[in-house]
Amino acid sequence: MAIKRSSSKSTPPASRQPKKPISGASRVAEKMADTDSLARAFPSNAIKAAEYGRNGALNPPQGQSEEAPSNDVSASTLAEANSNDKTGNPADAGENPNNAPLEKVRVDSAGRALTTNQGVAIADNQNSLKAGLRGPTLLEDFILREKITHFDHERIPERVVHARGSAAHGYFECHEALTDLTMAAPFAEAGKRTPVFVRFSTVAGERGSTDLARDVRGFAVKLYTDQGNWDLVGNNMPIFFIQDAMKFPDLIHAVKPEPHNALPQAASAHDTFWDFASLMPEITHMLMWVMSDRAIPRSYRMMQGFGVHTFRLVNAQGESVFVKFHWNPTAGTHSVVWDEAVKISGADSDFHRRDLWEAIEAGAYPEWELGLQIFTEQQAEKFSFDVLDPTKIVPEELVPVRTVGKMVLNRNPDNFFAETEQVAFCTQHVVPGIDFSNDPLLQGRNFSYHDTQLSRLGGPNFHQLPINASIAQVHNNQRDAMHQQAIPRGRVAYEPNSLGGGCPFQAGKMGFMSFPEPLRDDKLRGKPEKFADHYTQATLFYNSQTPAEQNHIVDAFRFELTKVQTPAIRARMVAGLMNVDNGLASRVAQGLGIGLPEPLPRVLAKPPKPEVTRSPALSLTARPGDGSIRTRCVALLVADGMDGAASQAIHDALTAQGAVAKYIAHRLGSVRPAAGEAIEADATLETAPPVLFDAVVLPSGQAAINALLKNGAAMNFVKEQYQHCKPILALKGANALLAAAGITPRWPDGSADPGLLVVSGQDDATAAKAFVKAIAGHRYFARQMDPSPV
Ligand code: HDE
Repeated sequence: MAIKRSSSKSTPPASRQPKKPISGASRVAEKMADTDSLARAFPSNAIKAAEYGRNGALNPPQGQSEEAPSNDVSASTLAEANSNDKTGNPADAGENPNNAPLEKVRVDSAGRALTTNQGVAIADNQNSLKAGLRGPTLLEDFILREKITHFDHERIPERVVHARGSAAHGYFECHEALTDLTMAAPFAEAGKRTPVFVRFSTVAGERGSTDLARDVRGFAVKLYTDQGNWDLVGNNMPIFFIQDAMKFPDLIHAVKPEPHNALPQAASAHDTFWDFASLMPEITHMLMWVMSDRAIPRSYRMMQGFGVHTFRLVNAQGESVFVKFHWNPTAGTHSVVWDEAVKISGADSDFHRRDLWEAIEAGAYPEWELGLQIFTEQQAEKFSFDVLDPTKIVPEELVPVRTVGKMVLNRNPDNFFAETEQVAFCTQHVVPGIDFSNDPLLQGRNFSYHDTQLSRLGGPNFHQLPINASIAQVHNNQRDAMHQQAIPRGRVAYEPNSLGGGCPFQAGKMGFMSFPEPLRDDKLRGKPEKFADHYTQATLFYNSQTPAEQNHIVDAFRFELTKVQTPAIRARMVAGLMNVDNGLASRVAQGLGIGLPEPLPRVLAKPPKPEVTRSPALSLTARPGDGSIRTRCVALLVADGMDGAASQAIHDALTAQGAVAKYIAHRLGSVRPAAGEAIEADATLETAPPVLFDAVVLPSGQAAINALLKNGAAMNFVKEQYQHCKPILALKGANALLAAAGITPRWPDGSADPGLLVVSGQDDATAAKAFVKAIAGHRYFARQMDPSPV
């Protein structure tokens, strides 16, 4: 019998057509006889012998299955044909309707009255039931009790890490068939689309914490493949803090709010984190990444994603290669600056959540290319680092990234809780064609994710929650447990069986088979020697950054360690940085007002010579994006007496490019230009502070400029846009605002600042064109000085 893989709505076989009820006794006898005849088709367990020996392990046979002589044999009850509005008809052969699209659970209440959870219409949703209008509320009020009880239990435990997150639906599309490398369903043929649900998150903060914390971002992709769910649970940085799952609880306890006073929220800038970090030299490479601009992305849409660990691809011939997964955003990789991140947290702590939601609502669907780094075990053995060590990257110069498909997020969820909160990602959710490496962190994760869902989602049936259900059919003999949603038909809940015609049967080689990696070693606790090189790749990362990015890393270390209260921890951390780069260590030490300590002792006195000492791909500037300014937010400052036509021309030009342009005024209402129609303010200086915008346009018109010059909030707007290195367009005459803010249109080295456009002679169209280009350039870091004169 062929294996049924997907839902088919075809007519069930004749034997499965509901039988007409016949008289009880003869029907029971007939069922017993049919059952016996089915059982006779299984004289023994035909595949038992294959359980033993290597050949059987490599070639698991498909289980025996036989069609039952009658539908009654596999039924739970002979009465199943007595259908009604609730029971409906008997199950179609081989069908699990829970694996149908989400529309089967999507609820719409249009035209419907309020009811209780039992479907009883509620007459009055305003008042509880009382003994008299002024009397006590009665215990009898089951409507009130149901409502309040449900409310009391609305919360489920938040994720122990990655509690704060946002998600969207979309698809992955494969550019070319990768069947030579893997039998994984998403790569089966060019153009094949696989539905995805992607959740982005921060790690340390609680569910209501700010989006702009300095932190790693989670980048978890659930691919609903036709072979079952594959979860690629990655981050926006390609490495991790620790090398062994054993240390994960320690890491998280160190970074989370300190246990005595629950301080600070969503921040690593406190003693326990840096105490731990400075005692764990393998963390150093990851510290470079989390102190870099990668930890404060401009948007989820503008960051890379990585599978982090080395995984395996396995093809239908059983051949395997190693692989690293990369998601590269079409919009490019962009970040905010730290001062901005701090202020965004106050102005709009949902900044990333809102950005993702609004972009998708506006039809600007975020997109990533999937890149694979593919290498063999033999290649890996020659690398100067161990590919099983999750604190190491495989530099792109060593193994290039091959683009194999794209992911598009084009649908927001209907309901945050039901989808984004209840989605359960598990690293062990893989499909045939994808397999694990022996990375000890990955191995530990493969235990942890399922385990955590048990308490978070209340039991082992979390896979039945609509957002978690696969689109591939689910059939097995697991039973019962909290919140069981399915009603399995029949009396058979074990395998092998003959009473259920052998079904569901073992899939054999059609099913998931682990790659038979040869292993022969001692059982012990420890790490390979190569894992002991803690600094080479940290130095590689630092050396691969632009000077501005290096400055930001220095500033981030200074900020974090200044917040540390224990001087010995600060000194120990700087001692660790001495092994990365002397310049970095001394600049951080300077910021902390301490002398340079002795470097921390190195575990590996002579690390192997690295293959590369600079990797340009590690800089955020390596991916400027496609040049589009779609969804970039631009503020146009407006005031009475402005040149309305000039601002409007820029507004129109920006909108035509897909940017979100907003008129920002002192107060809501109409602004009266010197000539022409009134302009309606979209927001005020108070509610839409500068950190929420990617660029600003300063108006022309003397009266407006004079008004803005006298407005502290407006002047602050101009200054902050400049400090945060954003593009500024000063329309004719508005250079007075720049001058009053202490801004000169030149960089400290005397050259022209390409992010600062001052209109003098040229027309508005030329100015708009130049401004669009400047916005696509994102930030102009050469402006930054320490301390900032503006
Ligand atoms: Fe996780 N991690 N993790 N992690 N992780 C969780 O699972 C864990 C690690 C990552 O949007 C938890 O469902 C261990 C690396 C993401 O729902 C938990 C170890 C990477 C998400 C867990 C790691 C990640 C999680 C908490 C070390 C990048 C959010 C709630 C052995 C490759 C998924 C949950 C979502 C979530 C454990 C290390 C990424 C407790 C034990 C490395 C993106 O199971």
